[in-house]
Parts: sequence; C-alpha cells; structure tokens
Amino acid sequence: MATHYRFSFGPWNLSEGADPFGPPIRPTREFGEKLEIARKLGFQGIQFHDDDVIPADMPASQMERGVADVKKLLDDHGLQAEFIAPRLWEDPRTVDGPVTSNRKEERQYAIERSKRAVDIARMIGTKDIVWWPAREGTYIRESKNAQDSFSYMLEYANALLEYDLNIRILGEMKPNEPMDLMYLPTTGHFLALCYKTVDPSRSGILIESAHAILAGLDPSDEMAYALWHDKLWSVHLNDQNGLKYDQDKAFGTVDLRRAFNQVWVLERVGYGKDGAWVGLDVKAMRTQPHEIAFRHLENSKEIFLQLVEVCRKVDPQEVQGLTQARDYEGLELLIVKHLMGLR
Ligand code: XUL
Ligand code: MN
Repeated sequence: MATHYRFSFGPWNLSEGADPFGPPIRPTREFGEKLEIARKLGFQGIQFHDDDVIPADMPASQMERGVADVKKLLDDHGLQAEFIAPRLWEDPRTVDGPVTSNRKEERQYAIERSKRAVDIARMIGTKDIVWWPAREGTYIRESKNAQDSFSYMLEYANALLEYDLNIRILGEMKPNEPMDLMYLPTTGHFLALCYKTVDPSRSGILIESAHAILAGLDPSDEMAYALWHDKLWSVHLNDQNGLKYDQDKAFGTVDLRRAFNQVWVLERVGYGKDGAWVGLDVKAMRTQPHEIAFRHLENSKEIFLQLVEVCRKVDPQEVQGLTQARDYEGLELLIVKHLMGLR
C-alpha cells in the first residue's frame, strides 16, 4: 500500500520480558540485531533514551565518538533517530523526581543530564527531545509544594530550550505509574505549560494511546486537541485494557474502534506529511518465544496500515448524508461494518 507514513520504535520495545514479578525470560538482543529487525519490518526510525545511545556516565571526551558509532549503525541500516528522551528515572538522584525534587542538587542533576541528552540529539541528528516526566509527582501530596513543582517543570523546559535554539521539547504525559499522582497528567496540562515557556513554538506534545486511556480520556480526542494547537509532533500508538498498569499492548488489539478513531483523526489532517513520525511503544507478551518476539511491532504497524485502508474506504458522502440526517445509529453501523470487513 502506498503510504507517506514513517514508523519508529524504541530499543526497549524488543525486551527480555522481565516484569515486576519475574526475571527476564528471553535473551538480550544486540543493538545491531534490533536495527536489523527494524529494517526488515519496514521501520524508518528509532526512538532513543539518552543511555540507549551511550552510557550515562561516559566521559564527555568520549561522547562524540560513542554517538558517532551509533549514528553509523543507523546509517548502515537506512534508519534515523527520531528523538532522544533523557532517562530521568533510574539514577538514585532521580528517586524523588529530579525536576521537582525538594533537593536543589537533584533538580540541577536533571538539567545537566538533560543538556547532555540535547548534545546527544545534536550529534545523532535529531532536534526532538521527548520528556516523559516519570517521577515528577508524589506518593503523598504533603511531600511537595505543587505550585513550586510546576515552576520547576517550567524552569526545566526553559533551561533546555535556551540551551539549544534548534531543539523542540515534546511532553509525553501520563497520569500515574511509576508515581501515584503525576504532575501535569494529561496533554492539556502540558499544553498550558507549553504556552508559558520561553519559546512556545518549540514546545509541543507526543501522545501515547495507553497514557490517555489511563487518564480516562479518549486518545483520538486528545490527538485532535493537540492537532488543533498544531502541537501533535509525535505519537506512541499502543493499546490498553482498562485502568491498570501501563500495558503497552499492540495497537488496536484491545479496542479496534478506538484505534480506528485515532487513525481517522490522523488521516483526516494528513498527519505525517510534514515528517511527523508514527511511533509505536509496544511490549511483547512475556510468553512470546525469543525468535518471534518482534511480532507485536510488525502487527501494530500492519493494523495501523489496515486501518488507514479502512478509513480511505469510508465514503465521505455517505458519512455526510447520515450525519445531516442525524442518523448516528446508521453511521455507527456503517463504521462497524467497515471494521468487520463487510463494506
Ligand atoms: C513510559 C513511556 C516511555 C516513554 C519514553 O510509559 O511511554 O517509554 O515513551 O521515555
Ligand atoms: Mn511512550
């Protein structure tokens, strides 16, 4: 199928299957093998955390070389780096949310580490910095001053925007996990912050389907709202079975209609024609054998493209007729029949 869409995933999407209750059950894949899978499956981009590229403690003098090695591997596989996301949730200094930590030295660490992530982004050839504020929130509300925390988050975004005038920051918001309550839990919250930064034109959004669902929101409406602000700069498509831990299931595998609605919104505005990526953030089932533990990626991409086909088959005039007659029952049947392959 002819398509303008470009797809990406992160190295963490080809994982060993560990979960909070059990150790890895699949061998680790070499980075090069992951790139080979991306190429074979027809992906064009790789998403990175800063330490997916080079170790967080690599001395500054070795950084350029380290990043160049990864860039060469990408080039050899015909792949691009989509974004760099500073991993601000594993280091002991990030345990209480480095950006909103009550300790000044930890807030400083967040900024220094993220400036380094900006350097990596520049070296590897992307201008996008994704900020998933994993631990910016509280376990108990009394532990932090929320308004101070919002100010710290704004100062953090400004520090990065001022550090490099070419980068863009994309907030990837999530209401909970790992924190009980996360600050700026939805797209709308982060959008409001975007307009307060030193450069709103470089402050935008990445929407993950599962994160919106965890907030009790409809991902397609969230996407539409960010698009209305011209700020939907990337997506993490996946699926989620109700309000529980973040599942990162393959796109469209829980609620096909909800997935269709996301594709419908993206298709209608020509999302991606300006180069925006269709990113996936999906996890293989723990039961999946190593040799075929990439099908969640392959399937998510296929389901997305099939839903694009379905969208294109829906006759706009038929939709308009039913809408004008306010026959939404008829419209519903039309869509469901399309999804069942009966139209
Ligand atoms: C966590 C999540 C992250 C971000 C990148 O829920 O989605 O993997 O996508 O940091
Ligand atoms: Mn994600």
